[in-house]
Amino acid sequence: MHQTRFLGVFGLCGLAPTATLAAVVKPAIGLERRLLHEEIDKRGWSPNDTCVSEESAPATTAPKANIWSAITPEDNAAVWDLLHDPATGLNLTAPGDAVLTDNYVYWIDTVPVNKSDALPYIDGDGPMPPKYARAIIFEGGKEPPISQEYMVGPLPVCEETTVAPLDYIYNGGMGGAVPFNGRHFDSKRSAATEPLITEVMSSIADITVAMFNGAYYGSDDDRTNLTTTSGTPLSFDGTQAFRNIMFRYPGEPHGTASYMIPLDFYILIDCTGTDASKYFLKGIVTGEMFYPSVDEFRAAYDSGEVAFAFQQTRDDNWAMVDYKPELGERELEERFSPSSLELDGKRYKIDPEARYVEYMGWSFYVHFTRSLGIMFYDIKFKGERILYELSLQEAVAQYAGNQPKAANTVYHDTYYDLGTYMTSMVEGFDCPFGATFWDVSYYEENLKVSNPDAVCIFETDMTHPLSRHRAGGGSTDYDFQNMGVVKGSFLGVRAIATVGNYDYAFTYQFHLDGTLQVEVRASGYLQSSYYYPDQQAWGPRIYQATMGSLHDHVLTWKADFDIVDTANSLQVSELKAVNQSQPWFPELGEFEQLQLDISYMEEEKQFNWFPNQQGMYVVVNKDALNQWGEYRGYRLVPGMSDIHLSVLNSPFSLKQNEFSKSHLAISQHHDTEVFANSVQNANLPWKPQQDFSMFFDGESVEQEDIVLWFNLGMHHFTRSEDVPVTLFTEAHSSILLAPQNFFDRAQDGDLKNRRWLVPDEDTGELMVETYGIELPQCPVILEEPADALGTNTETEY
Ligand SMILES: *[C@@H]1O[C@H](CO)[C@@H](O)[C@H](O)[C@H]1NC(C)=O
Ligand SMILES: *[C@@H]1O[C@H](CO)[C@@H](O)[C@H](O)[C@H]1NC(C)=O
Ligand SMILES: *[C@@H]1O[C@H](CO)[C@@H](O)[C@H](O)[C@H]1NC(C)=O
Ligand SMILES: *[C@@H]1O[C@H](CO)[C@@H](O)[C@H](O)[C@H]1NC(C)=O
Ligand SMILES: *[C@@H]1O[C@H](CO)[C@@H](O)[C@H](O)[C@H]1NC(C)=O
Ligand SMILES: [Cu+2]
Repeated sequence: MHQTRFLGVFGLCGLAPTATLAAVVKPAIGLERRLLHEEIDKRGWSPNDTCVSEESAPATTAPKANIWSAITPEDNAAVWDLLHDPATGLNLTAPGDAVLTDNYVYWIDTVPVNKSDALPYIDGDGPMPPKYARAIIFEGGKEPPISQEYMVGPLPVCEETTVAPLDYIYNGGMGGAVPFNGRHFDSKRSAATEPLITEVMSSIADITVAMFNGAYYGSDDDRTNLTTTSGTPLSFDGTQAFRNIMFRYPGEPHGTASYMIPLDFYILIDCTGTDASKYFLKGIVTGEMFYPSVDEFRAAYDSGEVAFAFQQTRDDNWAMVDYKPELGERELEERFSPSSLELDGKRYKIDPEARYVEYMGWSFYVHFTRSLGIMFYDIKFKGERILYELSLQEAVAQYAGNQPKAANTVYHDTYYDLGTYMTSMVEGFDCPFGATFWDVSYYEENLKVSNPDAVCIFETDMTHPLSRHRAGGGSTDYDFQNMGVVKGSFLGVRAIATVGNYDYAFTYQFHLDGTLQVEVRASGYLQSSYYYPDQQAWGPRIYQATMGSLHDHVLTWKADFDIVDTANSLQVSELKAVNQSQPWFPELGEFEQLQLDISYMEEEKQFNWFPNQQGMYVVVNKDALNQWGEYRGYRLVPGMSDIHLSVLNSPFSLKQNEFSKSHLAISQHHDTEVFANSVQNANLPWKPQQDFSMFFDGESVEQEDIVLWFNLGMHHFTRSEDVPVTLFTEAHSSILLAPQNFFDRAQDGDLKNRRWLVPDEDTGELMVETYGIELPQCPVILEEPADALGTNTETEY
């Protein structure tokens, strides 16, 4: 045994005297030029002193190519050229020159690899699956005008390459086609509505100036000092299109927090079809009153019926996420806060080309798409596959309020290309110091766009042990027989997507024991409303004339489990109170006791967590037994705020949102049921392009290739503490995927980062087994002797 003083287990690395460190790291107040990656290792007393290993993650080579990766920039450019080749017959206009009645490319991405093609390759000698591009083309020049998605491949472009409608991943009845009115409301559609908005608002500028000192003469007009916003859906079934526009102050001096300074002024327009001359005003809303025409609104105003109750502020300083000295000072807050550091170098390996990671038994491939952000494939632990795919499918937010914008809003963030908003993170703040940063990339037209440092990979201290036990003891320090404690850490993969107002932070945690946690936190601005005193039912007042609008967030994931192989079942263990009698308790007669009612889900279905969590769902493989004869499996363990949408029959989320209406769902895997949603579903609530509920058509889920779908999110009970932005502490949801009889015992016995403590029976001295895992010694000659730090904390025994 290595003998160490008890307290010597901690703190040997001699973290720098705070004052010295603070002098280096703490910036003076006032902006200065700095990198997103500040260096924490410069200690001030010698430029080479460091407690942080500077080595990058050791390299590994992925066993197979990352077949899920995006098409190459060259292939994208070739696909672009092919689509624009007159011989292809698509009659395309360059997007920059296009108007609504032209055909033009919306975006190009990668067709997901079929699992049936992927498995023979990753598990055997099968050929590498072919690569295909997907391209959404806005075909305003067709009769009727539509958006049509195409599949282009195989790639690279060659003689066999075809351009064919991509229909098989959609079940709404129109395949890859979406009617013009339901298609993405891009800048061209928005621009087409500008003349009408400008006409209406110019004609009442005298009133809007009198009411709230703002006017709208068009987005490019110098006299304009209001901004417009409208959400989705903008159509119900693709036969009509409308925009419910809310006006806001742009904010001064920053102009970046208009979400927080809305006005009680709305115009509702009809913008059906490609002919903007036919667009018309449906009405004006203010003060919870509807005026069907400009004339009626003016008459009401002239009669003194219309007035603003509260003065909205144009100031947006209060809504910035900078230091607010007016909140007061906190003692010792001038010191740099604790940080998780990799003191002994990185313990994970990466293949940056293949986007492949290995960590403490885990291995997985990472993929990225413009719509869904980061996705995980072939997740294995100790060489056995747990999940074929783990990927976000959608991030929904549905709002409420007695006004046309909040009532009308159901966001699908994939509609806005959630992935493209995964952008640079700040080292040491968004991610721990020393994290590995990866960029993500996607295509705009025929060019590649890269977002640097958009994914971080890090191992961090859990700040609690993975496991421990103190055996046979009394209450005093050394009065026990033995004690084991295992250090807790996990590998995190994080990306933060700022889609408009919200910053969604996604963290995938790979734990040492084989547990995988999926977590999402939200920060950023509320989409707030003007304050209506009579609308407490839709949220509190959170600022001068601002109310935090009530809403739900629901984020959907796909978890394609393959426990050992693809034949899996879902075991349901319900905890039931039952009346029983036991012969050794004759005096009790019948008495209530707990027991498990174990069954297996038979058919595909959408379902919920049990009330009071009195049930357990485990994905098992009935043909794979552990040493004890139990089915090997992984449990879905609900974490925080595992919710579904509150409103199930809203016209704005009727059928394009079926995936967000139950906590969980199980379906049989099909190459044709790849996505829970489509990126153009938001505007088709009554006639969706993709109807998730159609996945559940009675197929067996017993020893089949099953897919679990789960929802995280939060009912956002808005509060004044959402000012300036929502806090990650509260806006937090998670789920664990944890081994359940998958192994024969807990997978922590093979970890050396632990301490085994046994007091010597005779001397009472504590003996500590360190298994050779000593504390890293920083290559630092401290000005103070190293043990001076220890002396401060030494305790007598
Ligand atoms: C710091 O390290 C560099 C590179 O190893 C070395 O050339 C230099 O002399 C060192 N400086 C000091 C002050 O030790
Ligand atoms: C091609 O599209 C344009 C609109 O961009 C349209 O005017 C023209 O008629 C189309 N040509 C054919 C052959 O369809
Ligand atoms: C995937 O499988 C579907 C259904 O069998 C097929 O229609 C489609 O072409 C395949 N996709 C690719 C990219 O091979
Ligand atoms: C906003 O613009 C209108 C019209 O240009 C003007 O009358 C009004 O004073 C402006 N308000 C502010 C606060 O500048
Ligand atoms: C058990 O029996 C008691 C007495 O009849 C009854 O009140 C109770 O509801 C029963 N519990 C269950 C779980 O059936
Ligand atoms: Cu929210």
